[in-house]
Amino acid sequence: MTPRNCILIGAPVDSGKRRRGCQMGPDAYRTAGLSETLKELGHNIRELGNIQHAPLREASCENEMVYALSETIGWTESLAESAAKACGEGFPIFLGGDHSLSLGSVAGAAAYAASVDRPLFVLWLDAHTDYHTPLTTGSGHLHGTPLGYVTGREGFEAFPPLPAVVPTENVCLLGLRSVDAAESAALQTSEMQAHDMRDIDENGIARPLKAFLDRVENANGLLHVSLDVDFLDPSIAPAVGTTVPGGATYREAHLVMELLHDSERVTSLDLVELNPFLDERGRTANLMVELTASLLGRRVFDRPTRSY
Ligand code: EXY
Ligand code: MN
Ligand code: MN
Ligand code: MN
Repeated sequence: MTPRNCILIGAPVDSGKRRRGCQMGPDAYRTAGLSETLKELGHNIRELGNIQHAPLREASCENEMVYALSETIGWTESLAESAAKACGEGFPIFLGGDHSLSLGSVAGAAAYAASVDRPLFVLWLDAHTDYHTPLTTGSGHLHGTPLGYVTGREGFEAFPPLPAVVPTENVCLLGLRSVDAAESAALQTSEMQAHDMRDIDENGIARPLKAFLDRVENANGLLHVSLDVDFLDPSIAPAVGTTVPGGATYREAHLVMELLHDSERVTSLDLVELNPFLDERGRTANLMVELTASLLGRRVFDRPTRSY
């Protein structure tokens, strides 16, 4: 296996929703041994510690429900800069933090892809589509908006202008089981490939993923993967504020990671929405570390037995 130059970037973003706790995510991944696990697989690891949001400036939005707008804008600025730089130096892994961190990580990955004249593809592993805009969100929670931002939807005027838009046909969503009406309507007019759990139950998870990976390969694309804890079934991953029953099983999730590894296409990764405050003896943090290890080449025969 070719060793990767992994760059671990702590992003303790907690502004994307009202319930607190994701700020502890980066430390939970460290405690669960992410760095050591990836080193054991033979990868090079650079740890950047935790980054901070850019200085806050005043910002407003006509939707008064929107929560912590200035802070999320500050995070988007600093994360986009870190992501663009790290993509040029290795394989960035963003240790979240809630999913609003992906406004910045994906924007930065897209800027980097444009700078090397290659298309960026995005795989969104999530119970939710996160396709709102600040104008359509009912909760006001900006962790529900990153795909709206990076695909260039209107309503993000207060945010940094996108250096490069991700075309909706380059986005694949897997695991959906909670989609708001406004998101569903917008999805219909987009080219995103959205696979809900019904689709996965009927056809399996490998088929849509392989079809997407073939497209990435044929376009010689870069691939950003955004893994939301709530992609997983709450029975195996309870540490998330937005649990939805009927998520990916342990094996479905590992199979996704194994196929991603085999594709040799993944160039950046978000680990988001872990709320250690809600965990049970670290089991969700441990599972997220195991899944990252699968994505980076760990196989059944190498896997140590671990009891939770
Ligand atoms: N669609 C709901 C909302 O906009 O509030 C739930 C969003 C949850 C987003 C989580 C991170 O994936
Ligand atoms: Mn702050
Ligand atoms: Mn999400
Ligand atoms: Mn989600």
